[in-house]
Parts: sequence; structure tokens; C-alpha cells
Amino acid sequence: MNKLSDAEIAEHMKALPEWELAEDRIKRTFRFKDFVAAFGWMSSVALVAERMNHHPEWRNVWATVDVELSTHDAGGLTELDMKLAAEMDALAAS
Ligand code: H2B
Repeated sequence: MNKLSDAEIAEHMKALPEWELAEDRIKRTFRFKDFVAAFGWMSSVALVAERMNHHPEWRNVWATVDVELSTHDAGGLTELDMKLAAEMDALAAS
């Protein structure tokens, strides 16, 4: 998987308005109604991540999940990060 260019990253970020670009990664804080909702969402995301073989860095505190996405094998952002971010957004919205 190839690292995205700055122009490609900028294009993807238009579709991910809740995400913040920070160096070699993108970040978003997800807030849920309680711990069960947060952990339920994490469980759904875990299945998607495993299917993609692309895994998030994340931290859960009660109803909040802080997520950072980057492709370690590529040393930066790839299409996989953008795809996983979009899947996370969709699952949080449903
Ligand atoms: N997840 C992420 N975020 N980046 C990777 O480079 C990555 C991964 N690589 N999940 C995969 C697993 C790799 O380490 C295994 C061996 O396929």
C-alpha cells in the first residue's frame, strides 16, 4: 500500500470533516451516550478492521473513544486509513 501524497490526503479530508490531520496520521474523538454504546461501536469497528487487516490506535474512556489512524507498514497515511475512517464514521452514525 503506497503512502498518499499531500494532494491526495487533502482530497480525502474533504470527505472526512470530523477528522484532524496531524503529521503522519488522522485523528478523531468519538463520543457516545455511555460506555456500552462506545464499546459496542468498538466491537463493530474491530470486525471491519480485522477484515481489512488494518487496525486503529485508540483509547476508550467511558463514553469517549480517541482514534488515531496511520499505516505503520508504509510510515504514513494510505487509502486504508481513509477507508477505515469512513467506515468508523458510518458505524457511529448508524
Ligand atoms: N494496521 C495498521 N494501522 N497499519 C499497518 O501497517 C498494519 C495494520 N499492518 N494491521 C498489518 C496489521 C500487519 O502488521 C500485519 C502483519 O498484516
